[in-house]
Formats: sequence, structure tokens, C-alpha cells
Amino acid sequence: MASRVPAVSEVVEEARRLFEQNFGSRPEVEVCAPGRVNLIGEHTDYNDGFVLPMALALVTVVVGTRDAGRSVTIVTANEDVAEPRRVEFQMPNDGSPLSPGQPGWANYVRGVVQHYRASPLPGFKAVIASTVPLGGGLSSSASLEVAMYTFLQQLQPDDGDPVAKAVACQQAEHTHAGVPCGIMDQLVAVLGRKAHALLIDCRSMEVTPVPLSDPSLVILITNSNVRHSLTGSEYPTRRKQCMEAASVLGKGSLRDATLEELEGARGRMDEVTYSRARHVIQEIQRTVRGSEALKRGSYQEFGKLMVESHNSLRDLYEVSCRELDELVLAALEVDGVFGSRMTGGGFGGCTVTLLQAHAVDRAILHMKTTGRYATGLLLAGSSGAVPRAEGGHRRRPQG
Ligand code: GAF
Repeated sequence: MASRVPAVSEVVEEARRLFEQNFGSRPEVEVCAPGRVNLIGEHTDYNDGFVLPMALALVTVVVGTRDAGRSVTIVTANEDVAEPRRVEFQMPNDGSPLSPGQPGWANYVRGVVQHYRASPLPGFKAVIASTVPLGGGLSSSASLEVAMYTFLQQLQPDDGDPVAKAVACQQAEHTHAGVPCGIMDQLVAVLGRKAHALLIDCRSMEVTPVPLSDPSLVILITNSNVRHSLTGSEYPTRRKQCMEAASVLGKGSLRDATLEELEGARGRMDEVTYSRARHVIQEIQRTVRGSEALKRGSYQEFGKLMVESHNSLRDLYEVSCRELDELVLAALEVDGVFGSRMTGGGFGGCTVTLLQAHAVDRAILHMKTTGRYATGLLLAGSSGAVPRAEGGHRRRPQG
């Protein structure tokens, strides 16, 4: 059964209502930041490489009001997070640290407060509401960090530098959520543009918008409903393996390495390190080629690169899982599909599929009914338009 993803105005309305219930007044500030889907360029951002994400109409909203004193009170509308859903703390005096604590969701707020780039920050009351699924690989964390940072900018303006803002939010994720992420998610949450993907050079932070306004093209996002978490050891381990490979190659990062150099050094690293580096070096090349292909409207070529990317993430980088692999395979069986791959950090979350608009309903039906995977929510977005959600379907995988 198809249902609509709520419009931003509806999420704001929900947050306003909760604010009034909790604080007895209307909020004075209302901001939002988007989630994202990455079209290609996975696990390349922390290797100084290229990524090609696009902002989604799935958003995190923060509404609130400045407090007369130094106290901070935040309430989340999200029922999936750990209790309590209302948290209070004191805004620290300048320079003193605001340590992470419980519940975990509030650490994104604490982290952003800690790394905010202007002072003094006043106390505040705020409500958070979001349509970005948690653990779905669509960057719910970065959208919360960037929404919170944008909220603070209304209370105490900083210099407005968008890259520095993304970096501050990335630092919040490192220190307060414990995820040593790259810069992709925060940067696209700050700079994302409707109906465009962004080619981001994660070394220079140069951002090039790539138009995605062809009405015959749809980007379909499918949630495996396997919740991923990057706070475990796998993500940091991948980062370390990449650094190790770069150091064997005598490079500052894998961005500077070629496949020939990697082959030449193969005997000097273990097979796993070699495979990780191979994925990264090729994925960086695929991302640059992919953005060129999209600009030319060569969707077949882009789709082929998506499939290569998925296979590499599955076999060399080992961050996919059975449900994601099967969703990709099912998508590729449908006429009108150009390509499909897992998106985001992996270990669960979503797939992204590029296809012709006329094939969307067939693709959704096929992915739901092939029965080789357990899945629930399906989201379809076309060229930056508001996504559609399909909910509640669940099948057991068949042998
Ligand atoms: C997660 C991280 F937060 C990003 O920085 C990026 O590394 C991504 O995984 C993998 O491409 O979303």
C-alpha cells in the first residue's frame, strides 16, 4: 500500500505542536536539514576521494526558542530512540567541555553545541522531529547535526562559512557519537540542492552540482530494514585498513595511489588490506566517470558503474549484507532499470536504483514480490521531488 512521505511543512507542524505541549508557547526559530542518498563513491570520502550524493526531501526539523538562562532542554518526537525523550543540561561556560552521555540521541546536540563556531551560546528549548529513517544509511545523524547547527546560527550567528559548518558537525559526530566518519554526509546536508547531485572533492572540498532534472529518470531508494550502525568496529577498521594501505604505498591517502602502484605493492600487504585499497582506488575513478556520464545523460553507463560499485563493496570492501545484495539483484531483473547498488556505510540500510520513470511501479512490485529478501519501507524519489513511501510489507526470505 503506497503512502506519502510527509511534506517538510507537516514535520514542522508536528514539531510545533510538541513544542507547545512541552513549553506552552510557540517556537520562534524553525529550521531543517536534509538526509541524503549517495549515488556513487562509497567509503571514498575519508580517503580524500570523490563522492556523488544528493539531498533528499526526508528532513530533520528543529524548532525552538532562546532561553533566558543557560539551561538547554531538548525533546525528540522520534519514538524509535532510547528513553528519555526529553533531556536537560546546562550550557557550559566558555571553554569547558560538554561530555557525551545518555541517552545517545542527545549526544548529537551536545556535540554540535561543543563544536559550534561562535560564542557565547545562550540556553535554549528545542524540539526535534525527523522523517529520515534511523540506521537506514540515509544520514539521519548528519541531518540532525546540521539542523541543530543551523538552529544555533539563529541564536548566535557564526561567520556563515558552509564548509566550516560541515566540518564542525563532522567533529561532533567523531567526538560525541564515536563515529570517525568522512565529510560527505555533513557537506551534502549543508550544501544540497533540489534536483541536483553534488560531486564533492573531499580533499579540496570543492562542490560541483550535477543536474538531475530529466523527468524520465527516477532514483528509487529501497530500505532493507536491516538497521545499520557505524558505531561498531567495522567502520573504524575499514578506515585503518585504508590508512595502512596508503602508508605501504608511501602516500598520504589512497586518493594519490594508482592501481599499478597497488599491484606493485601487493606482496607487501595482506590480502584484506589489498582488497580494501583496490575498492577505494577504483571507486574514486568510478565516481568521477559516473558524474561525467550523468552530465551527458549516459544513464546506461552510470548504471553499469553503480553495479560495479555494489559488487566491489560486497566482495572487496565487505560492507554489504544478504538483504542488500538481494534487493540489488531483484532491481536488476526489471526492464528499464539502469543500475542499482547499496548506499551509505553499509551493513544494512538502503539500496539506490536508477531507472526509467515508467518502470518504477514494476520495479517496486518486483522487489516486493520476488520474496528473496525481508523488506519493509520502500521510498521512491524522482529528481529531487518529494519521495513516496511504501510501507508495512514484510516477507520471509525463501531458500
Ligand atoms: C557513512 C559515513 F558517515 C560517510 O562519511 C561515508 O564514509 C559513508 O558512510 C560511506 O561512503 O555514511
